[in-house]
Amino acid sequence: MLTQLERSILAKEARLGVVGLGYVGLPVACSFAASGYDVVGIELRPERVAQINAGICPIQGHEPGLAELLAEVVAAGRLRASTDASDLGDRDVILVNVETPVDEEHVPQYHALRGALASVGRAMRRGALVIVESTIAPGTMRDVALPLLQQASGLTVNEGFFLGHCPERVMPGRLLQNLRSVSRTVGGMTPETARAMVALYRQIVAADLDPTDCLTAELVKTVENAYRDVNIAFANEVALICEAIGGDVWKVRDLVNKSPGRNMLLPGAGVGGHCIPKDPWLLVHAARGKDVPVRLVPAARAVNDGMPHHVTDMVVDALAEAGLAVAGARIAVLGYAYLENSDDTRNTPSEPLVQRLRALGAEVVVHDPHVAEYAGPLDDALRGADAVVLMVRHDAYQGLTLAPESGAGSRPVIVDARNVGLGAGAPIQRTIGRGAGVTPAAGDGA
Ligand code: SAJ
Repeated sequence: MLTQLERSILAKEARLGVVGLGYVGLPVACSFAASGYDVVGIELRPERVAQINAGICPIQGHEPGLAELLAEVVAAGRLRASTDASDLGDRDVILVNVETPVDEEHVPQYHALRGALASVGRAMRRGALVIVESTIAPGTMRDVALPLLQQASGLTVNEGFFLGHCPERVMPGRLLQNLRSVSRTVGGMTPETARAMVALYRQIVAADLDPTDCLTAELVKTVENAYRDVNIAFANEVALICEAIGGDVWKVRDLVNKSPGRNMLLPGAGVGGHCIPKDPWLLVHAARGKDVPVRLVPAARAVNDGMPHHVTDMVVDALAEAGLAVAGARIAVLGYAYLENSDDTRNTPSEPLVQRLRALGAEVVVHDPHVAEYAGPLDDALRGADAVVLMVRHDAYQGLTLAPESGAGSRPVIVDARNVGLGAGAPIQRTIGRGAGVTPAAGDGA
């Protein structure tokens, strides 16, 4: 049965289904449709289904090529969207791309995943290949996806249907490019399943496709993002030490990275986005109840989540040096997206900063050229400011000077939480990771 499926994949006769047409599922559906497959996309939101079937891309933000590709494959009749999961009944391969958030206690919330898999199980035909692309805690394929699909379909895995996990590695702003150019770990419940999956992804991925088992694939994705979070936390902790003892983390980092095999990342205002704050908790969850001391990954999360609060303290400290209380101070916060040159505000470090400053009685004005709600004139945000806080290194803020004529207050205090060099020349300024009174080296602020 699997050999026959692999043949139909290679002949592009296999019919595909994609469940969840969000920022991952939609580019995936478009890419497979563009490579010649017939694709049905299942999406809960009727308005999104209508937009897609009208050839209109519902994803905001700058995603090169996506809107054009969507219009092309819909017009060609190779992609259609539906709210009805029973439309998966004639699909040979079904990809699942639904959200897998964690709650306040960092426990994975699989409501969307369970709902999607139950619908797939009820609808899928005998011999179908189901591939979960969502990021999940290691062990989820074995403990959640497999039993749920068997129960919903009445079929037995590796006989009545086939199952795999191929985590995505896309990044907002580069969805189509990453999909094509970034390698994928291809986890199958059996090696033969992984082989058929490689045959499928080879149609849209130009990079390495590494076949393995499901548990390894689950571990690779959660570990690669926990790795990044721990490394960012290391840079942030060194920054805190440098500030406290009069060092300059930016100079230290440059020289540390001259040492072979070092690659210290960038300290900053904190860690946002849809992946890095969440995926480490999926990895930690896998070890729960096991007799293993998991200390570093949670500690790194605490360091990174503490950075917006540290920036708040820097603002309070700088205002105090200017003889100003926070209560009643007008504070301009530059940057609300979680990442430079992005409009994505999920888990943005700017949110806790703004909340804390307002709780302390400040009048906070937010500016962000990429976030519609805050994209007004920069001068309006700066006008009369007692303090200016740089939270995101948007290109629009590079080289920004705050001379009095720029409309900023007489001489606002400056807190530069991403070291873009905003504070150069300001009488009272703080830069993340730089001790009070430490002046940047010439040309620093890169
Ligand atoms: N950040 C730092 N210091 C750094 C790097 C990042 O403070 O040195 C902060 C950013 O400001 C941001 C957050 O961390 O708030 C996340 O930044 P990111 O560059 O990791 O971007 P993301 O969240 O879009 O991460 C995604 C991840 N990709 C997937 O999950 C598929 C991540 O694994 C990639 O490494 C990253 O994109 C990338 O660099 O492409």
